Amino acid sequence: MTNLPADFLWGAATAAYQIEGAVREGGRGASIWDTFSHTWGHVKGGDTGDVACDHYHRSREDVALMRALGLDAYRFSIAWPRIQPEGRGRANEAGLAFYDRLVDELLGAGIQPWATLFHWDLPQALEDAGGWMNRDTAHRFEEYAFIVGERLADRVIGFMTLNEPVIVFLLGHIFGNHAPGKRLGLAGFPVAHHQLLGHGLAARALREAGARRISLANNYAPAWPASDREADERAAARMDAWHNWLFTDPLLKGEYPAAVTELLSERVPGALEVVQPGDLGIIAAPLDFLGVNYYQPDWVRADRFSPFGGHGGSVPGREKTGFGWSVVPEGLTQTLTGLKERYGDACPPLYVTESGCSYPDRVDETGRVRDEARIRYHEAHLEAVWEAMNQGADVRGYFAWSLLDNFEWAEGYSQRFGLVHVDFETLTRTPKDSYFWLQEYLRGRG
Ligand code: PNW
Repeated sequence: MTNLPADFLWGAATAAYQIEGAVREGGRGASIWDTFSHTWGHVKGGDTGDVACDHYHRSREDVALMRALGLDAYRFSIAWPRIQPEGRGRANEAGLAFYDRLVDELLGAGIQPWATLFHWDLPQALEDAGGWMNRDTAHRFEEYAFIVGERLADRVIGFMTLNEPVIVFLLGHIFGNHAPGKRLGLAGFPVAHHQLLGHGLAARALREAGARRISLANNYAPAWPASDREADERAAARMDAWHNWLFTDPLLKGEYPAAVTELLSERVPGALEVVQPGDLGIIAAPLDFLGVNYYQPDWVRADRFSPFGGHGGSVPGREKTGFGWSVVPEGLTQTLTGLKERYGDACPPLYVTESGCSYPDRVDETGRVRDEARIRYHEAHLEAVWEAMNQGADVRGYFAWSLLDNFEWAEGYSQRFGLVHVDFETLTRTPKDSYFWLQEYLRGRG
């Protein structure tokens, strides 16, 4: 880790709905996560993002924490329903002003702002019109991106259009455990295509508005067959295509993977008609970097009831985080080198835009939050990045997920990913041992 180059970018990441709270302030409209979390049975403990970390009112304190930590960069997301409460039309000035001020506070603290335009909080009004199943949502996203670009492109260093479109597709529209909670099976394919089209249109709009570095962040999970049985190997190859290449092939090669188009033509005749002439050209416009979010490999077992012929789980025999996810740093090396192998010179520079783990609190008598497991996690994953660089991957930075403990989607507040502990009763922030560990490392860089 100490061998990482001096200009390697160190950051931490968050997302609007997970930290901001203040869901009815500043003219914000409702998002699909407000609706979903307020519907009984969707989120553990009935938790919602209504207050979350109250970051909307505490951004100064949070930026001060980042400055003291010594971060180079902060990845946050912009809540679309704060900018366009109904998902279309004129911008809401109070919403823009909030992010405008946040960006200036970051720059004033010497921290690069990196902004994601869509981290899952789709305006409810757009969902009511069909959400990502409706092609029009891609055009609405373009309009929103232009508004944000006009206001912030002069100061935001890196823009990401979408966060993890593959998780929006799989968990939001196939399996239904995330908002909007749809269970569409493979008939949900338009959700993938319209997000990609939305990305392409938004990237173009951002560029027109003066943005310099544009990409998106996706989730990657190497697919490991659970056994050497042929059925598991076949299922793993298929999961690999749907999880890892469904979005990245169109972006970097201008085409959908054959494994995807073959399964679709077999199961959902006509599904590919949503791909209109010209779409792939818009989608495949060059990216300035690629954001890689990594948590764990998919341990794939054949399962004839799954739309993909298999399902993924955590890797047996490995240390587990509080979430039950397996700790497999070499899966990150494999992901980064795998992108280089698959796309060659078409692979842009990589940033790890999320990596992290949740563990239950361990607070000692003196009030310190002891999280040596998290320190070990980040150390091991940074070693894995270094290893990938030695094998030829061009990796430029690492954003820890997350700066703060926050609203962990369907798990509510039960999973804590932060470098900083948040007491959700008092909203007090307490830096954990992992925060002090990173602080010391960043100071030592000179
Ligand atoms: C990502 N999976 O979500 C998101 O970008 C973050 O907002 C989130 O807090 C973080 O990872 C931790 O979960 C994921 O089931 C959700 O494979 C689910 C999966 C992966 C990533």
